[in-house]
Amino acid sequence: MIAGFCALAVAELVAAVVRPEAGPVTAVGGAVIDRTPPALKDFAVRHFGTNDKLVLELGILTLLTLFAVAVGLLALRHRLAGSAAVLVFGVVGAVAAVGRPEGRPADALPSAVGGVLASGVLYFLIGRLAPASGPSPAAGGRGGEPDRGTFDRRGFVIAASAAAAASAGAGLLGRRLTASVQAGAAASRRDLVLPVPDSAAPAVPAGAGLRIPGLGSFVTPNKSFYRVDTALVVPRLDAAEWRLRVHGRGVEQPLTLSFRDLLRREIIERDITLACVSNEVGGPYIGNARWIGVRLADLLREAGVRPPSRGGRADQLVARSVDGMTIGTPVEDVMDGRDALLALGMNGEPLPFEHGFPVRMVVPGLYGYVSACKWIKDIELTTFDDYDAYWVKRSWSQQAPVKTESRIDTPRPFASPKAGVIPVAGVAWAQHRGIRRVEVRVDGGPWNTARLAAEDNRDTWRQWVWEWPATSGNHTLEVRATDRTGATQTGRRVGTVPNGATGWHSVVVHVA
Ligand SMILES: Nc1nc2c(c(=O)[nH]1)N[C@H]1C(S)=C(S)[C@@H](COP(=O)(O)O)O[C@H]1N2
Ligand SMILES: [Mo]
Repeated sequence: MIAGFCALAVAELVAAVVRPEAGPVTAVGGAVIDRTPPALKDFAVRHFGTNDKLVLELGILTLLTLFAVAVGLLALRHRLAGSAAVLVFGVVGAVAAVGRPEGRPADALPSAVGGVLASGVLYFLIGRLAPASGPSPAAGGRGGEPDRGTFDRRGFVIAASAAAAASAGAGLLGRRLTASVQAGAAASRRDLVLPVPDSAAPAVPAGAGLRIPGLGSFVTPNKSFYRVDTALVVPRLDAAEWRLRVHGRGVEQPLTLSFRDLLRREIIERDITLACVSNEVGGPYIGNARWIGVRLADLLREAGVRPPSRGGRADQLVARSVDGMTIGTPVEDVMDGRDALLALGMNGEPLPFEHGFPVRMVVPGLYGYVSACKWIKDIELTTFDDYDAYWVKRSWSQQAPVKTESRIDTPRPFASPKAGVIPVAGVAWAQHRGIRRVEVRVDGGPWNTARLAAEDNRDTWRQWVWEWPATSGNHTLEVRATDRTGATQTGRRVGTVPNGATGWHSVVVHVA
C-alpha cells in the first residue's frame, strides 16, 4: 500500500507539471466515464447526483487499495513479479490518459513515472522484509526455516516511513503546483468586468416568482445551479489566453476570436432555462439564469455560414471543449432567430468555472448535451451524416429539443399537510415554445387548471400554483403542462435515453 501511495503521489506531482487531467485517478476515471453505458451513467446520476464523480473517484481509490494489497502479497512470494504487476498499473494509467479525447503523448508521463518509481519502492521494501542472513539470536532455537522475526524490522520501518513521508511531500507539492497554475485563471476571472449589454433583457416580471414555501426562486442562483459534465477536473482557463476557432464546411471566412474580440461585439442579455436530458420526470437537473454574451448566429453569418434552409452546406455545428467534449447542434436552430448565445456571464457574474468559464454555448429550446458546450474552444460546421458527437456515439439522439414537462415542488413526496386549502405548486417548461396551461389532478380525477405565474419569456420555465381543497387521507397529485403550440405533455412514461424522459410527475401525500 505504501508503494501504491507513492505511485499516486508522484504521478500527481508529475501531472501538476504536465496537466492535472493526466493524473492516473482522473485519467482512469475519465476513461471509465467515456465507456460507461447509458443505463449505468443514468443510474449514477440518479443515485449519486452531482456527487457521481466523487463516488467514482472513491471507487477507483478503493479498488487500487485492494489491488495494492494483492500485489503486496504476490511480491512477498515473488519479489520481481510484484514489481512487474505495479508496472502494469502504470501502463493502465498511461494508456487511459493518452486515450482520452484530448489526450497527448505527454499525458502518459504521470502514470509512467509513478509506476516505475513505485515498482522500485516495492522491490526495495520487500527486500527489507527478507530474512537476515544467519540465524537471529532473538529467534531462539527453532533453526532451519526462516523466521518472521528475523527480518530487519527497524530497517523496514525506517524505509517504509521514509517512502510514505516522501510520497506525502510529493503529493502536497503537486497540489501546490496545480493551485499556483490555476491562480492565474482565478485572477483572470476575478478581474473580469462584464460588459454592459447593448441589448438588455427586460426586467423579470414581478409576478414570475410565486413566493410559495417549497417553490424555488424564478432565477436559479449560480451556487445552486445544477452541474452535469464529464470533467473530473474542472478546466480552469485564463480568459486572456482563450481562443475560439470557427471553421468547417460552408465557412467562407474562418475565424479565430479572442475574449477581447467577443467583448467588442454586440452584447446581448437573455433569460434562458437550461435543462439536462438526464433529468428524470420530477428531477432536479434544470435551472434558469440570466446570461450575457454574443449572438452565435451573427458570428456564423459573418463567417459566411448559411442555414440549410437557405442552401447552407452544413446542418450540424459541432462545438468542442478544451476537455474534449463534443456537442452537436442543428445549424438551423442556431440561425432561426432564437437567441443562441456564446455566453460569458451568468446571473451578473463571469461564468463560474464549473459552468464553463470563460465562454460556453446556450441555445434556447435544446437539452444541454446538444447545445450548451462549456469551456468551448472550437466550432466546426459539418453534417449530421458525417459526424456523431460524444453522447450520440453513446446511444443518445443526434437531435433533442426540450420536451414539454412540469414538476410538482410542493407539497413534497410523502408530506403530511393538514386538511384544508393546500397550495400545490411547481414549475413547467417548454423552452422556445412557452407554456400555455398547467393542470393538476387528484387521485386520477378531473384535471384542474392551475394559476400560471407571469411569463418572463418563452425560453424560460414558468411557475404555477393550484389551491387544493384537500380532505384527509392518502392522495396522489399529478401535473401536466400544455405548451403554446397546443401540445399537451404526454402521460406515457419513458426513460431519459435517448432523448429525454416523459410522463406526468406525481406526488403522494398523506393529508392529516
Ligand atoms: N465541456 C462540456 N460541456 C458540457 C457538458 C460536458 O460534459 N462537458 N455537459 C453538457 C450537459 S449534458 C449539460 S445538461 C449542460 C449542463 O450545464 P451546467 O453544468 O452549467 O448546468 O452542459 C453541457 N455542456
Ligand atoms: Mo445534460
